[in-house]
Amino acid sequence: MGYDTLVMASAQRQLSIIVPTYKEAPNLRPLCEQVFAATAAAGIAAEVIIVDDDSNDGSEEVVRELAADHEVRIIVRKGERGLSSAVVRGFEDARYDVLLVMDADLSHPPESVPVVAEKVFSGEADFAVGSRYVGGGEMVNWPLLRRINSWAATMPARVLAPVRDPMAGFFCLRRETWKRAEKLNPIGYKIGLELMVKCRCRRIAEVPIVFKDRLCGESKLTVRQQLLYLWQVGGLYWFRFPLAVAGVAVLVVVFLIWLLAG
Ligand SMILES: Nc1nc2c(ncn2[C@@H]2O[C@H](COP(=O)(O)OP(=O)(O)O)[C@@H](O)[C@H]2O)c(=O)[nH]1
Ligand SMILES: [Mg+2]
Repeated sequence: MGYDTLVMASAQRQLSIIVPTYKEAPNLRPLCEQVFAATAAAGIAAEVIIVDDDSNDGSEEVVRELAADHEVRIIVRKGERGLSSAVVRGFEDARYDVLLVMDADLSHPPESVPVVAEKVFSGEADFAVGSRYVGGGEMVNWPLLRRINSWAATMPARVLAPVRDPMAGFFCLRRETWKRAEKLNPIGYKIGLELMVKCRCRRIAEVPIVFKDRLCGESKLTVRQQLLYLWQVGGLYWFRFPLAVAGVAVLVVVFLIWLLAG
């Protein structure tokens, strides 16, 4: 390889895209084709890592076909379930130093991948979020109940991370940022929030995205996941504001003792 080629190769943007999946086979081809079209147009060398929890729905076959033309592979985890831990598994397998996470169901627009990633490539941010709640961002075809649910759950998380959309599942960071996470607890659905808090990210950029309802299949968000989210938020408050949380706990105990004694 000549010197010029070497310089060009080292300057090229390289991106590992991690996609957690559970029963998403019909979405994988349109997702990969659109993602690779967007990254190629932006001059980004990208790999896609699908981290699947043994869906057994033909996902492996679809990825095998796609791998003939694209840099995509699938990790099938057996006997383990969970979006957040699947994302961390993908990080461990990633080849490149800039990591992007997105859903498989085409809710996150593939054409926004280069825009979100550029915030990290350029050094403008150490964490970038594809956001539904900044000017220009929106949600289309999302049922009203789902919007209310998402909005209400977003409120307590905004105190933890200085962004309008702290629960976004579409985000990008450097490997070194992930590596500096303290006591990462990858439970439930909201690994982006967990990372922003535990990696103590300060420079966070939000890129507006148009979030669509899923292309095929059903949401895997359950009541159990929502309860896990509350548990996770409690843990993050404790991590971020230990004195305030301890103070409130003491006040509650004193109040209860006073009530019972009275
Ligand atoms: N590996 C893995 N992926 C999951 C799991 N649950 C959800 N996902 C994936 O995480 C992404 C977001 O899930 P989705 O059901 O669309 O959540 P929603 O957008 O909140 O309704 C999709 O790509 C799912 O296939 C899981 O337990 N394991
Ligand atoms: Mg979805």
